Amino acid sequence: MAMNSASHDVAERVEKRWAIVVVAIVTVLVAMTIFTGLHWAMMPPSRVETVRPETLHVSGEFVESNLGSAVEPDGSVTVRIVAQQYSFTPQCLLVPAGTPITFRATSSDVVHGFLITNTNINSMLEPGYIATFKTTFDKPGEHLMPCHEFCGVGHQGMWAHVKVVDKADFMQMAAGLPATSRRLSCVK
Ligand SMILES: [Cu+2]
Repeated sequence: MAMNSASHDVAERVEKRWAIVVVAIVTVLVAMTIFTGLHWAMMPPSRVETVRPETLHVSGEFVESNLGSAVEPDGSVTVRIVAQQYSFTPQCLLVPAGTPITFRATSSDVVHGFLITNTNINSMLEPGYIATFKTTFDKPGEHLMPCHEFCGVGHQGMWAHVKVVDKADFMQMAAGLPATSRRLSCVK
């Protein structure tokens, strides 16, 4: 009887110790999630939008003439991008500094990665789904945009660039475009 109650005590102590370890690990992970969510504005997209990858180039939002940066009536900018093996269209994104930017991107073939260095943008581009991200670039400069999901033999060469320019310069370039194609990029 005495043996039994002694081993019962040991088991209880060990169980309590492990319970504390588990609660501590969960607490650290939840704290990290809250920290990155609030501090880096990293969070999963809140809605799911679908698109047909087979007809992407034929009609709808992602036809080639609609890709690139467009100025919205409220002064914000929307950038539409298609990823395919092994490039992005456009290959060089042109955006203004100090302006809310919405990126809308999708893939026409396999899963690609969408990451803009030194920003909160980091996602996968899946065929059939539209990834939407919002950001504001504080100052003019250049950012790299590598595909960071292995997508085939040409994956390591799949890069694009993001050129952030002065807001006034950007708006002047946008105003100078013909009314039929109000889309900007740094590659013609
Ligand atoms: Cu890729």
